[in-house]
Amino acid sequence: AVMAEDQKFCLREVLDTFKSCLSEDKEVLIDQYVAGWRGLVRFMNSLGTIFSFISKDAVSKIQIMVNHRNGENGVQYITVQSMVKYELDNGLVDITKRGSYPESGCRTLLRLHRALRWLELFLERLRTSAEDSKTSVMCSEAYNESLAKYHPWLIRKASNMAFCALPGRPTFFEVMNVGTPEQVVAMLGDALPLISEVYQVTEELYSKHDLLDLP
Ligand code: 1PX
Repeated sequence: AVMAEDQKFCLREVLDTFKSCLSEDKEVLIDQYVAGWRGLVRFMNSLGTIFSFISKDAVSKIQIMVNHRNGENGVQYITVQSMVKYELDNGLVDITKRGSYPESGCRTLLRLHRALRWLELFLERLRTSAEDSKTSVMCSEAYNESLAKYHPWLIRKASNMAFCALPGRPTFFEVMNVGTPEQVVAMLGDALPLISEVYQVTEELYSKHDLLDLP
């Protein structure tokens, strides 16, 4: 029984990956960050094909980061801090308009970073929600407060339509495969402060280098 349990998808493990993102000196480890997103995308795919347009974009951004890690200068991409330094020192980032570096690590990770804020808001809503709360409403509120600001009308429209296809809270909690609703709530309470810290550390770094609006 324990074995079968292990093979099933479990959101706790995914969120644990984000816990392991911060090194001792509070640097954000890119391999772990990317692994966290990979797990989330897997979870989202299990919710239905209507989310494909979202997972396609997420997968392509994950792939760009993996390519940087596997490239000639992979060691420069161990942490977000070293990546920012390396790309800025070598002029590898389009700062004001899109140009020679559409796949810079800095602009690509910024997209995932903005999505992490959505995740934080959504999980916090799930954690504090009542039994009869609608996941679609929680999801779109979290989206409208975060990612939506950076998306054109058509993407906003498509996203909000996709959110309507989310299962209700009881089913959603079941798919997470963490245990009883109480256990889900407890797990979210454990995971959120760390996700939030990863977000804050990245936000401060990007803000310090004036990278929050990269095209
Ligand atoms: C317990 C909850 C777990 C839920 C896990 C869900 C994982 C979601 C992963 C979403 C990653 C989205 C990355 C989006 C990056 C982005 O903003 N890309 C846009 C800009 O990129 P560009 O290169 O052009 O500057 C791009 O235009 C995006 C296109 C696709 C639409 C993105 C909509 C994002 C909605 C996020 C909410 C997902 C809801 C899933 C429901 C569970």
